[in-house]
Amino acid sequence: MSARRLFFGIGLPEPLQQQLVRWRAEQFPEEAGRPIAAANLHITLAFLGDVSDEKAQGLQQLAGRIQQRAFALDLDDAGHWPRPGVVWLGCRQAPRGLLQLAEMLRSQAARSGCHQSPQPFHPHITLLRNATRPVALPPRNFHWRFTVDCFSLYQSVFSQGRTRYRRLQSWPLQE
Ligand code: 2AM
Repeated sequence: MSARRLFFGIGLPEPLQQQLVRWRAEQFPEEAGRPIAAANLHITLAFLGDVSDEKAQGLQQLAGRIQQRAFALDLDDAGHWPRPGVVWLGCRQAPRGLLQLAEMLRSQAARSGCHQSPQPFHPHITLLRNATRPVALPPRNFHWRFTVDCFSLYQSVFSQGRTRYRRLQSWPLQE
């Protein structure tokens, strides 16, 4: 049986992806870590792991029943997790809508047998990987805001030495 590596997440508007990539290049030296491609910048809501087509269909149906209002997201925080080697961008105060959406998707995933990390959900955009050595973080004087009006199911595709996140389906949030 085939299985695909899937996750629910939030994509970023393309102009914001470009702004973040430019800012990252100004703020971090090359040796800080491996930069994530602009098109791959996202926030994971629920990581599903390797999922059969049948299970994915069930999860897609459940996702389609979620009633959730759109919300604004402020990117005004950054951090470094040395153990996974991740430098990230996030929010000082995660909006309630984001936490509710993630909670819903994560509990649907757990009930469908997709193991969910016991660690508390910390919404973030991974900017750099392989960042295992100390990194100087930029002063917290940055702030980007965008409206989250949909969420998506992504497939993580690894080919020719690269990972790409392919959007399989999106669901709108309410106005
Ligand atoms: P990361 O960026 O913090 O590594 C696709 O791999 C997405 O799913 C990434 O955003 C990644 O988070 C997240 N992810 C990968 N493995 C995961 C796991 N075991 N638990 C939670 N999230 C995971």
